[in-house]
Amino acid sequence: MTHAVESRNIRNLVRKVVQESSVLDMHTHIYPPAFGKLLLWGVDELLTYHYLAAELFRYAGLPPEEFFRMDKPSQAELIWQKLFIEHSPLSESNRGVLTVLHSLGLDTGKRDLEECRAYFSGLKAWEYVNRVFELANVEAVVMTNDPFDEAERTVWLEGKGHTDPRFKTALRIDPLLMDWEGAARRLAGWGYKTSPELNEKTFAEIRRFLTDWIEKMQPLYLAVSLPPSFRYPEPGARTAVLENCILPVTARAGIPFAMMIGVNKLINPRLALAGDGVGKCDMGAVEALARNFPDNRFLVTFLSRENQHEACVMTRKFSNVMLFGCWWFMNNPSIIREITAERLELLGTSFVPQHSDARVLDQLIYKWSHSRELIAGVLGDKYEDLLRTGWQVSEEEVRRDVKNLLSGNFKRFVGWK
Ligand code: FIX
Ligand code: ZN
Repeated sequence: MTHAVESRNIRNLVRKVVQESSVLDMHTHIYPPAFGKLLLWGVDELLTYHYLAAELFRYAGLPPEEFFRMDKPSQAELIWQKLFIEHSPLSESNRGVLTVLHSLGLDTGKRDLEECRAYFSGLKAWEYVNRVFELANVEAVVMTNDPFDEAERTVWLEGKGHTDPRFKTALRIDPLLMDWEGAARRLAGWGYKTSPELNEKTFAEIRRFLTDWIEKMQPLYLAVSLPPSFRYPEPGARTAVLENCILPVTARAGIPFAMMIGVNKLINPRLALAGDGVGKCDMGAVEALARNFPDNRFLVTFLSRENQHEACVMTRKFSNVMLFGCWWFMNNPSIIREITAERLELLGTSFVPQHSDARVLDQLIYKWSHSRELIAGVLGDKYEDLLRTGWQVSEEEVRRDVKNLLSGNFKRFVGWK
C-alpha cells in the first residue's frame, strides 16, 4: 500500500477531498440564460422559493391567495421579516439562503436585505452562472426539461435548448403517466395521432412523440414524479403507457428511466407549488419493474423517510437500479446523515448520495455546501470504522471513492460520453 492514510488523518482528508471533488448534479430545475424566465436567480427568488413560502404561512396570519397576489419584492420582504427577523432562521431552507449570501461575501449579520439586493443589481445572468458553478464546485447540472411546459417547448422549438454544455437535459413526461387523457389531447394538438383510447396506434404515436423529443433534447434520462399510490402492474393507462411506450423507447435509446416516487400533489392546493405532501410508496412496484425489465435501467428516489431502508434493500437486488439523492423533504441534515450511513452500510459506494433539486440558481451554493459537509462526516465515520479493522486506504483510493459518489456512478449509469 503506497502512502496509507493514518487513522488520525482520515477525517480531515475525507473532508478535503469531498470539498475539492466536483459534483455532477443529476436533478435540478435550473436553466441557462437562453431559457429566459425559466432561469431564476438572486435574493428575492431565494426568499420566495416555495419551501420558504410554506413556512411563512405558519407565522403570518395571511391567506395564501393574498400572498400570491403580492409582487415578488413584497413577498420577499414579508418572508424576510417573518422568517428571518421576527423568528430565528433555523429551518434548512432559511439557513440555505444565509449560506448563499455569506458564501458571496455579504455580511448577513447586518440583516440588510437592501444591501443584499444591491449585490445582485449589477450582475449579468451568465456572470452569475459562472460564479455560482465555481463557488458550488459543480461541473454540470441536469435540468428538468418538460415538453408539456409551453415556455420550455418554445425554447426547444426555437433551437435554443443546447446553449451551455454545463446544462444537461432530462426529458420529463409526467402528464403521460399522471394525466393520460389530457396528454392525449395535447399530443393530438401537436400532430400525433393519439386518442384517449390506448390501442396500438396510440402507443406507436406516443413512442414517436418520445423519440422525437429524445432526438431534440438528447436527454441523459427520461423522468417522472409518481404518487405514493403508484402500483405496478395496475389496470389502466399508467401501466399500459409504461409497458408499451416508455420502457421500450428508453431501452432502445439506451437511457435510464428515472422514477421519483412519493409526492401527494397539492394536499393543500391553496399553497400552489408549496402545497405538495408526502406518502410512503409500494416498493413492490419498483421491484416488479426492475425484475420484469432487466434490459431497462432505473434511477429511483423516494420522498418518504419510511421508504429509505427498503429502497436500499431493493437496490441491492437489482443492478439495473441506481438509488439517488435526498429528495425535497428528505434534504435535511438529520435525514441526510441517517440515510447516507444506511446506504453506505448496505450499498457500499454504489449509489448517488445527493442531487440539489435547485429551482433557483443560487441554491447550488447552499445545497452542495450543506450536503458536502454531511456526506464527508458520514464517510469519515465509515473510513474510521474500516481502518480499525487493520485495512489501509490511500489518498488516491479516497479520491476514487468520492469521485464515484459525486459524479462517476451517475455518469457510468447513464452512459455519459
Ligand atoms: O417533481 C420534482 O422534480 C420535484 O423535485 C419538484 O416538483 C419540487 O417542487 C421540488 O423542487 C422539490 O425540491
Ligand atoms: Zn425536482
